[in-house]
Amino acid sequence: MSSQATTTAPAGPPRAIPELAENFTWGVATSSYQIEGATDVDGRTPSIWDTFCRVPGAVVNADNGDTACDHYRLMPEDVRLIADLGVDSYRFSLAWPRIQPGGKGPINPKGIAFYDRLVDTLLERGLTPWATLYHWDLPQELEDAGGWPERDTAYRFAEYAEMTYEALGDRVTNWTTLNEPWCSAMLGYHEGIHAPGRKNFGDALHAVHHLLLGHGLAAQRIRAKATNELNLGIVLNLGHGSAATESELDKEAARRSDALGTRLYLDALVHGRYPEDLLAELPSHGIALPVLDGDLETISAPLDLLGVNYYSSHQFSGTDERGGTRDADGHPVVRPVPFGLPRTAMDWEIVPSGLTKLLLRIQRDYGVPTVVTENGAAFDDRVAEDGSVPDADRTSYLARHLAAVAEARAGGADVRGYFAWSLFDNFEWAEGYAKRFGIVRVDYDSQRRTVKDSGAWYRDTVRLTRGG
Ligand code: IFM
Repeated sequence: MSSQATTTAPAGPPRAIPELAENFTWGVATSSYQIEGATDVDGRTPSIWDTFCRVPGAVVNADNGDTACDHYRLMPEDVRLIADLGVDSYRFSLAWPRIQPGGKGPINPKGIAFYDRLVDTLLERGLTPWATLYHWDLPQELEDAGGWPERDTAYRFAEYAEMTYEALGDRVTNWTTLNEPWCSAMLGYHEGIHAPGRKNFGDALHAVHHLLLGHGLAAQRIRAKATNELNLGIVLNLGHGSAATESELDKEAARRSDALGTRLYLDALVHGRYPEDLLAELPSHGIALPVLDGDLETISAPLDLLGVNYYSSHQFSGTDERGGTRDADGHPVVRPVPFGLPRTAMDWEIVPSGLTKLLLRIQRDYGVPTVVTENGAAFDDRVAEDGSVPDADRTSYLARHLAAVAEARAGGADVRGYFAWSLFDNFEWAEGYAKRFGIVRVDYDSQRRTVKDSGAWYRDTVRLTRGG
């Protein structure tokens, strides 16, 4: 993938964003495997990512999460840094193989103790914890037993969710079950570029159903235990899809992409059904979803919130570059066509207007309150001689996407918060440490943290918006 300098206009100095002043949570986000390190301490067992990182060629530079940002050790200082950014909230994920090593059996006291300390430290500093139960670090033993394509993994997840909620639910009120099940299923079981690295479309679709079932079962068990306030949801990675032209073929391609990337999840979670148009096409792939009676009721229990992770949007064509309409397997072509916009270092086009359209569409079609649980960008940062990181491109990205959220809110979307991805530069999965998303730079040799210009801009924007 090539990266390309942006030509985006600079953000300008921080200013208040009046549309985001009231009833709006400002935060920063991370996930366990991407920052914690300490993968072999206090009883933690390997996750699928520990295994995948050892597969030759799977991760850029053969990087792994063994040390990452050393957050397991540096947590108290890191929480101080978050508080200094002036945000309300910190979104983090819990490592299943730390809390329930091997994915079964009793809670691991030393594993849960880390999150216990994290939660207490956040609360002491006036920060609201937002806990995600699963951000991709499946215990390896569960993958060995079949992983997410197996129904039993959903039951295992519900058990882990309940024991974790029992330990922290007295102090944590904001919970999301899964982060980006599309990535777990499609990148992990279909494309094979994320752990566990399998390549089977049928397995991926079975994984989707069992991830959603796991969400529903976990939500049931958490709600049954909850005695105090609870704000419970799930986090999806979404974009706004459109047809590249007005042609019927392109419209069909956009519909297909929407079915597989958005409606497969949201129709099930909110309306309790899988999209008819997708179901009609699955037999041509030799696939049937493994849905049992009652599953969709479990999956579609009301959500308190929907977490939306937004990075880019796409338009689609139904023809390939040579005008063909079928791919090598005889299936209809669904080809993303660039808008010709500036890109981040991930080679993702920068499309802030897609975030406004997406949030308004969720409001219209699904009517659930949303929180932007991730938004941010990787760029090839430069460290100045004075040690500062003048990342104007990232500041511009954040400013334009915050303006997009403000526009959606002004247009009637019930958006209740925004979390910058990411607090830190961290382990960017198959890209290893080569891609930096942080508003805080991490020097991986010294573990020194430096607030980038974008981090200072974000801090000042929060303060000014709050009237500070
Ligand atoms: O780093 C990831 C994160 O783990 C999940 N959402 C997308 C981010 C950027 O790729």
